[in-house]
Amino acid sequence: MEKQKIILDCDPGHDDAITILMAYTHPSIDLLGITIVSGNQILGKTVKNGLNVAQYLDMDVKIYPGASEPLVRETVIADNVHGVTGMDGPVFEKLKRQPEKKKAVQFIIDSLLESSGDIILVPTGPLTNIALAMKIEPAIIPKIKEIVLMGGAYGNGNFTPSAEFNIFADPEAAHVVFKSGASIVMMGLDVTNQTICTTEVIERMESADNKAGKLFGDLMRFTLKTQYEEFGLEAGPLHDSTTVAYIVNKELFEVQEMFVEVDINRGPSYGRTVCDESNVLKEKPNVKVGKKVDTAKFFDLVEECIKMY
Ligand SMILES: [Ca+2]
Repeated sequence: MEKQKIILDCDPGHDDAITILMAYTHPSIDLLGITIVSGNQILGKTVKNGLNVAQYLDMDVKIYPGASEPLVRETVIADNVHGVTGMDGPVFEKLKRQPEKKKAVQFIIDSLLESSGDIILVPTGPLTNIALAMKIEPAIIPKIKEIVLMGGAYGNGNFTPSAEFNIFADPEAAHVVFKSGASIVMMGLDVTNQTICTTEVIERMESADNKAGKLFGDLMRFTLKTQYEEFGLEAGPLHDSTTVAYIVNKELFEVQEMFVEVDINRGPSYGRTVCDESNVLKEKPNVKVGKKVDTAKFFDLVEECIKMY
């Protein structure tokens, strides 16, 4: 099987951690490296979380630290959902692994320039690293096979009524990426909210009875608690993992091509992904927007990945 090369750009993060777990082990994916950005928590914490996951699951993958602040706006974090560490729940042994000295943005630029145009970028946090890479070296843009990202919504947001967290945390970076001309697949809340991880799902993953299953349980039991406390929900979605699921099997998803712009005005819609679902502007679509996922098959895929550990 030809493996699809990807760079996972994330801000771990509970659902980021599960996405790392899936991307590393799935036989159809070649995880070239993990780049980290500030987002769910400050950069020092998101890097540590990424290293902890890699160490715990004994992964042979390099982790590159990236941007510590958004391009323009003041920093916002999602500690309301992800806790003080950014990945509360699991307890890890003392961290021995170190991040790479090379920075995330440089790794992204070098990997793309050296490639034959066969790498998919998978951002599951704010788009700061990707926007910086595009601004420093625009020659990477035609080298990007596709960007499959988690972020945005054509319906309601989850951090403001208009905006989803990843986009709201760096709207200007998202604006750069969405305007870049790169081929984009957007897994927004409209589709990611369909990946509801109930207690039943958690028990199913834990029954794999291995380290990955235990990690899944420790992560998602915490998420279950914060989703209830913050949003009154009985279960939490696995937002970020839809990206890797899409790359593994597009047939699980229904997408629609739309013209999408990110609002960077500092009003109530700051950070909104304005999606022209009805094509009223008659603009050329620039994004494939996720609309539906086959939830049962999605969790089958998650389980398949967990059982590989
Ligand atoms: Ca994330």
